[in-house]
Amino acid sequence: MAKTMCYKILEAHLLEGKLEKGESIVVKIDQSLTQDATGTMAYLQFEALGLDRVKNELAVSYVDHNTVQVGFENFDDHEYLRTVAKDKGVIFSRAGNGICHQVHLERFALPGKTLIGSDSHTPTAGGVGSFSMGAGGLDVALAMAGVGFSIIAPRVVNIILKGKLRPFVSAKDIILKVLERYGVKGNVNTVFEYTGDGVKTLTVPERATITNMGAECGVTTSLFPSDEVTKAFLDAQNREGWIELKADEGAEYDDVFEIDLSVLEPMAACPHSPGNVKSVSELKGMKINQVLIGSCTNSSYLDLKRAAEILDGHVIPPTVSLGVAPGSRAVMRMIAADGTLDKLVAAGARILESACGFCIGNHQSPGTDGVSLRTNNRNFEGRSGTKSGQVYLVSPETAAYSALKGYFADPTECDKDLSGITNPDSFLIDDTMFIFPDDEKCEIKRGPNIGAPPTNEALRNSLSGEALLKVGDKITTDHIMPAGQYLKYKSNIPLYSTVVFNPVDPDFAKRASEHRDNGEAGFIIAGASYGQGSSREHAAICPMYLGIKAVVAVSIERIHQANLCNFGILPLLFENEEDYEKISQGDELRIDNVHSSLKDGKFILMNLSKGWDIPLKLFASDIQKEQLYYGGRLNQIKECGR
Ligand code: MIC
Ligand code: SF4
Repeated sequence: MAKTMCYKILEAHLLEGKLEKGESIVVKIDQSLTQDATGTMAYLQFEALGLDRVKNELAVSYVDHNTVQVGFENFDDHEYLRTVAKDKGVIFSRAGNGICHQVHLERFALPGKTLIGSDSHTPTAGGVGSFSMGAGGLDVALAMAGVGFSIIAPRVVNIILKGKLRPFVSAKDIILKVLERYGVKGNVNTVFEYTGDGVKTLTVPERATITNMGAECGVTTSLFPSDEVTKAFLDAQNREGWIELKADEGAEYDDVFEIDLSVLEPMAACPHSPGNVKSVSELKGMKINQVLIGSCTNSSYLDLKRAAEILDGHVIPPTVSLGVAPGSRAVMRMIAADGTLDKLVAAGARILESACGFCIGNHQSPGTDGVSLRTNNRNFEGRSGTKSGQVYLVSPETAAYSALKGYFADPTECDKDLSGITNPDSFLIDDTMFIFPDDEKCEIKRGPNIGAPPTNEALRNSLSGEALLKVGDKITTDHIMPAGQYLKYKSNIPLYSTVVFNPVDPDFAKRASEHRDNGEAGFIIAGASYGQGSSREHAAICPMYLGIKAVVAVSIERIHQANLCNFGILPLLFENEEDYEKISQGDELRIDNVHSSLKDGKFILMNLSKGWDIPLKLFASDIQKEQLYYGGRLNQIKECGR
C-alpha cells in the first residue's frame, strides 16, 4: 500500500502498538533537545531517574530563553545545565550560540530521524524531514533515558504547494495561509505533510518557518520531504546523514489543502491569536510603533538578508523602533562578514542577542496600546509583556518594509530587487560554542533557585472540592503559567506557583492553595482548546502543586494533555459540550469511583451546588491511565519501574 512520509518514519520507529490512525503507539526517539526554561526541570527529572548517562543517539541542551539575566537565577540555572550536561553526556549549546530550533536545524536535525524537544516549536526540524515533536520536560527526560514516546497515530493532512512565490511573498505567508484554513484548534493528533511542485522552490530554512508554525495549529508535527534541496542544505552545513524521503505515489490522506503560491499575498496574524489571519492589504496604512525581526520562525540568513536589502539606503522614521535578533551565532557572523549587519544598523535597527528575547516577552515590550509587527509565531494577549500591546505576526519582508514606512505596508509594492539573494553554497560553520561531552563525570552545580521536582499523591478514589476557576476557549499555557518577568522562577516550583493563572485571575493561586491546605481537590473548568501554545510542563506541575486534581474542558491540546497525565491531573472532557454551561466558578463538585472510572474512561461529575450529574470522558491511552492512577509519571516509575 502506498504510504505517507509520516507513516514511513513512524513504522521505522514503532516500539509498541498498532500503527493505525487513532491508535496509541510508542515510538523510539533518536534525538532530543531541551532549552533552558524547560530544561532545568527536564534534567532534574532525568537525575531523579537515577541514570548515569543519556541513552539516546543525540541529546542537546540549549541556552536561549532566559538570557536577559536580571538577578542571579538565570546564570545559576545555566551553570546547572552546563554541569549536568557534562555529567550526563549531553551536548551543551552555550548562551550566545543561538535559538535551539535554528541551531538544531543547522547542526543536528536529520531526515528520517525522530526528535522530541521540551519546546513546542521542535517541529521546526520537520523542514529537513525529521519527525520532530514538542513534549513536556519529563517526556524528554524519559527519551534521554531510552524510553519510547507515546503518541496517537495521527491523521495526515496533505498540503499541496503549487507554483512559485512572487517576490516579497515568503514562507511566513504560506504558513499564515495554512493557519487561516486550519486555525489554532481542532488539529490534535494530526500531521501536516507538504508535497507539490512548489516544495522544491523553498529552501530548508523557509520550509522550517512553515513547520515551526504548524505548532500554532496544534499538530503533532509537520513534514517536508527530504530531497535535493535538503541535500544541498546539509552539504552547505558540511553535514552527513542525508537520505531521500517522500510519500509514495498515490498515498492517501485524511484531508487535502492546495495553495497556489503564485497568487499568495502577504499575510498577517492579528491580535491576539496566530489564527486571526488577514491579508496585509486589509491592514495597509495602520500606524505602527515597533518592528521586531527574529525568533525561531524567521531569523535565518536569508530572512535577515532580505530584510536588510529592503531597508538598505533608508533610515526608519522616529516613530518606529526596530530590533533584529539573528537566530544563531553563525547567522550573526555571516551577516557581520558580508555587510548585511551594517545595512541593518545603518537603517536604525537595534541588534539584539541571538536568543528568544522579545518573542517570549523577555524584553522589547511595546508601549501602551503599541502596535508591534513581529516575525515570530505567537501573539497571545500579554505575551509581549504589555497587556494592551497589539502584536501582528508577519514575514520579514512585511516587517522591514513597514518599518521603513512607519505604517503597515505591503512589501510587494517595494521597488527593490531581491532575486539575487540566496543561501550560500557553504554556510559559516563554527561549533566552538558547543561543549561536547567527554567520558568524565562532573560536579553538578545547583544554585539556590534550583529546587527538587515536586511530588504528587496517588489518585484519590473520590475527588471533592470547588470549581476554582472557569475559563473560556483557547486558554494558552501563557495564561496558565505566564513567562516574561516570571521566567526566572521556572526552576523553583513553590515560587513560580504563586503566579498560576495570574493573567486571568491574580487571586487564583492563593485561593487554590487555601483549598489544597484544607485537603480539597481543585477543579478547573475550561472551554475548547485548553492548553494551546507552549510545551511548558509547568502549566501542569504548578497547578498540581496547588492541589488541582482535574481539568474539565471541552477539548485539550495534545502536549498539555500529556503533561497533565505526566503529573497526575485528570484531563476530562465534557461528554456533551453544552454541559460546560452547567458549572459556575465556585460550584461544589464531586467525582466518586475515580479508580473504576479510570478503566472505562467514563466519569460522572456531581455538581452539588446545582444538583446536576454531568457525564465526562477521559481521553487517555492505557499508559496514561496508569500514570494517572499512580499520581504521575515519576510515581509510576518509582512504583513499577517503568
Ligand atoms: C514559547 O515559545 O512559548 C516557549 C517559551 O518557547 C515555550 C517553552 C517554554 O514555555 O519555555 C514553548 O514553545 O514550548
Ligand atoms: Fe524561543 Fe520564541 Fe521560538 Fe519559543 S517561539 S523557542 S520563545 S524564539
